[in-house]
Amino acid sequence: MKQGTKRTLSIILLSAIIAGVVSCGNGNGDTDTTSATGNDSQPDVTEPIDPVAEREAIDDELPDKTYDNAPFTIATETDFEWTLLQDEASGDVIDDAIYKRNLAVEERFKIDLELVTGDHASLNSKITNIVQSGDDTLDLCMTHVIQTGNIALMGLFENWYDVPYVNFEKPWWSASNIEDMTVDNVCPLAVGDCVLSALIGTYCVLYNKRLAEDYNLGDIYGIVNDGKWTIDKALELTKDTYSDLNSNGEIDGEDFFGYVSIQFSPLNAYLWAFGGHVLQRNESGGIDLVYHSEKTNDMVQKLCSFFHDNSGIYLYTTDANYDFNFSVNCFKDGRAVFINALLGDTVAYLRDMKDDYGVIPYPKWDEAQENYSTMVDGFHEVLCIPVTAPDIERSGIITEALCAESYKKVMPAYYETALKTKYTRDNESIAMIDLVVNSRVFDLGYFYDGWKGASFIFERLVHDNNTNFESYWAANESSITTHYQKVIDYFENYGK
Ligand SMILES: [Ca+2]
Repeated sequence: MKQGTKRTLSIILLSAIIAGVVSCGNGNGDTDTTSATGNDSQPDVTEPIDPVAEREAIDDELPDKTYDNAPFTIATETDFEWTLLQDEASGDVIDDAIYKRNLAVEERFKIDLELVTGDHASLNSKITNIVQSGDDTLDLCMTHVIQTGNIALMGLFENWYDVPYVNFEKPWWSASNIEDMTVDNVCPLAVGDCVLSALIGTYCVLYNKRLAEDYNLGDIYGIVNDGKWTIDKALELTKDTYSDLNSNGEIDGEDFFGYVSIQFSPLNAYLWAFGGHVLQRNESGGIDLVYHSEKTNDMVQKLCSFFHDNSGIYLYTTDANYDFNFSVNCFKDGRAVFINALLGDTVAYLRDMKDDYGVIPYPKWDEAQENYSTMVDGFHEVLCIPVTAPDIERSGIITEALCAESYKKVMPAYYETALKTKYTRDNESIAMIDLVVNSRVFDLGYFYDGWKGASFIFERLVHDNNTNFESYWAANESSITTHYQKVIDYFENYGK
């Protein structure tokens, strides 16, 4: 597979969406042809393009095969069962889209989707037992990334590149499958659009449009689009935006802030947002542990200062009775201009929020950084096919179809609900959420962290305002390196 095709396609789709807004016909049936001369950057398009129809029009190139209504059994977490199976149209736009996706796949290929479920720890044991005993029950697993990364090292899963009809170049697969998760043509764990938890768990920043206007913070989407949404810009806009709402003379969680975050993985996400990695492929096809660097140290210094030295920026660090919805509740109350959030917070908690809000990416390290990027919380799932699956080709066809139909039906429904807007309107917000979703970076060091690697260091240091990154690293380097050597060995020895 070639790299970059999906990104290109995303840009084409994004352009098509934007073209719907800036359609440059003059209304008299004539078409503005100045773009052909290179003097006008406006796309040469006369008709607005329906972005949903654009998605539907992409051919999945799957064969005409049917399977006599045989069961197709997927192992998945009980918590995310709803993202795979919906019995009938319920009236909820996302659930209905999932139902329609399944109907499209089941009727076309004459299969019957069935689930094996459990919480992530017990499901992990169940899958291990099933595969190690040679049981051919499971056709596909869509399971917790870090748990699955752990058992993948035991050789339980197929290489996606050996699975017929799976095409990572299609827009319904994460570009990161090819760019980050494939080593020497080996990729046992992948993310595609039927993994709704990888959409729900995407780290982003939400901003309150009314408050941004009240505080004259400027055109936030414009700042993002100009590549100027950096950690320093976030600091500049929010460091002094503070009000002692409960008038107790202390900065506390009942006040008003420019920027709010909870602890844990919203802090880990900055490593990737700032362009860092844990493990990265090298040019000779191997894997390097690239986590430790001068820049990583600088990131920790910057984040400790950002979250601890400014009254307008609040890091929720309460340890007792921890409230994972702290930021979201501040935001919903109109007590925070910006918050670190999961994309799924919008759908789960903000459907009835009164103020308009926008979804934007995490800030970049500096303006020189080429792209925005983000990561997905460790609760997200990955796709993998057990080596005991009875028909690898069928697993490939059905997985590809589920991802394609999710891209066409479920993603637009999710975007609409997340933004409280019709997918075919508010093109600017849709384009922004697309930017966030397409900037998801997956990292071998995170997938295969096993809670023994380097992926969770930021949350500890920034929580404690501990700027002594180097001594933390010195104390932990040996065990982290030992763990990742097992991951490197797994890839080097895969299939040999
Ligand atoms: Ca106060």
